[in-house]
Amino acid sequence: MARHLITSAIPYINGIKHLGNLVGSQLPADLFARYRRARGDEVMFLCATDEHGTPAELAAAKAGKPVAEYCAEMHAVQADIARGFRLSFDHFGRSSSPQNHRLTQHFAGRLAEAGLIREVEDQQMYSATDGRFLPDRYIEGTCPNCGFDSARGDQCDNCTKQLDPTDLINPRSTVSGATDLELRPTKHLYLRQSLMRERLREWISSKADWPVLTTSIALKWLDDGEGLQDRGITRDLDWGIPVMKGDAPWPGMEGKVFYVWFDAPIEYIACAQEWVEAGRGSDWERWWRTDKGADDVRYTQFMGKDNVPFHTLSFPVTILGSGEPWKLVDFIKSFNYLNYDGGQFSTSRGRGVFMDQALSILPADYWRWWLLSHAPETSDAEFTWENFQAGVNKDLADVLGNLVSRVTKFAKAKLGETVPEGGAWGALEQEFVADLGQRVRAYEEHMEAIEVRRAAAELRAIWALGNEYLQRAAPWTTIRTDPQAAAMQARLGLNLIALYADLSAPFIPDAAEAMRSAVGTAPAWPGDMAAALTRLRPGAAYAVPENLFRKITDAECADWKERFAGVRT
Ligand code: B3M
Ligand code: ZN
Repeated sequence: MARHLITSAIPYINGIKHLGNLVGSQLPADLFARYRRARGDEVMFLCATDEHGTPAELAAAKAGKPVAEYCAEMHAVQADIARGFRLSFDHFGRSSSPQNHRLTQHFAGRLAEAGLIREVEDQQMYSATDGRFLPDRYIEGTCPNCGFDSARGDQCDNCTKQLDPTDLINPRSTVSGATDLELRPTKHLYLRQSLMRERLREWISSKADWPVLTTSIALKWLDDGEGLQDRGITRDLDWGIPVMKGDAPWPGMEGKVFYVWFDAPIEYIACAQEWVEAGRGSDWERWWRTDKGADDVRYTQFMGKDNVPFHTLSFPVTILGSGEPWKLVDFIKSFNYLNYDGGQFSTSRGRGVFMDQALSILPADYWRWWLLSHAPETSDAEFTWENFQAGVNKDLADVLGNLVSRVTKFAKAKLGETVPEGGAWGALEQEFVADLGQRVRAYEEHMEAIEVRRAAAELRAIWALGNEYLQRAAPWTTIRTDPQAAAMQARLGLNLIALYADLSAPFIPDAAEAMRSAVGTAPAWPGDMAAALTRLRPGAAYAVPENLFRKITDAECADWKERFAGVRT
């Protein structure tokens, strides 16, 4: 039994994520986790909220709440929405947990002992108008790399370059808009990433199977020398993990906290400790320590492209630099951006559809299917309401939903209450089952490789093949001349529902459950196709399920388009 550790980039705590965030990390991670479990593997699927740093502080201030209280509330909100989308985390943790505090301080201590941290008498932007030092994210300006005029002090959202506030052209305070910024001296810790450049290059170059998107971003920052400039890992903020060397104080660093991007990835590990604390398991080390059994774990990370530099460079420096046997990532699946109706999704501007809004208009499966089948893998993708309507109506309602309802209704009406017997398969059935078998194996290959769109396309083709078969076999016609054959065809149709439930479950778990409960099967991954399609015994009970999917009407589509055209307030 293979063992898979799977993490999704941990969403910032400040507000509810939009569909672009969802499809770039949590949703494909869930798809993969569900698939691995369905294949009988042991899975540890972790996610958490990213609670430190200025985004949390700013959002709490805006909500008029103490930041700890704000984070606790927003964690509960995000956890609830995650359940709504059927994200099957083994644990949904919090980067502000005591476990992450201890572990982050531990790593800092180890890195210091290894000579990988230096103390820097630094200059930091101070705003006289605001009366405070400004953290990177409180400063905006023009990106020196691409000219984008709203680049933040830590990173440009347009070209993904990691920045320092002093790199910005025409910097301004986002607190007040003040431009009277000046550099003042303050002391900070720097992670000496540059010392690890060759080790990282070797490691990344050895990953021939990684998506081009991942390795190209990683190598770009490595080769520029840019991504590997030593980086400040402390900040002058109140909220965060206090700077300590293990459990000892760090002289001169009183009142400072670690930079959010230093502690956030460490939460992947701390989250497994929280999982134990929550009583969900007893041994986190066999997932994370290669000296405690994690050497045969395969670790896959999911994230949007803007997070790639932190996961290919900074976090590996923390792991490798500690000199301890922590599990290093094996495969990084990254995503481009999903755009919204001719522009960008934007949290700060409230543009697009947010996760809670999506669930308020349609069940999770509709969104899961459309988003995953349009995942921005090789290029950016775009959400439009028309495209969403077309995808849902065609794939889910016309193809899959229609097959399920046609088969069950016909069998109930014409062939009795239980699974009919009928005779042996004919040539048409043999051919259909062979074709299906080939497609199922292709589907598995795409799922193994985490090629999300290709997997979705194959699944769609598998559904369509079933419809074509039924169209050709036409049991509703056959029954007039050959009731035995019609019964056999209906039995195959019912078996097909059981098969489709298992194959589709990673994408559309609720519909899969409804299909299983209609035909009375438990989850089982199909091996031999003939065996999989003779699972239902003649005489077994089955039910006609409620309509699996309804169509989105033109009126709804127009209404939603208008409703979500503005900005969320
Ligand atoms: N919270 C950024 C984001 O949500 C950041 C990811 C952290 S992963 C350790 O896109
Ligand atoms: Zn830029």
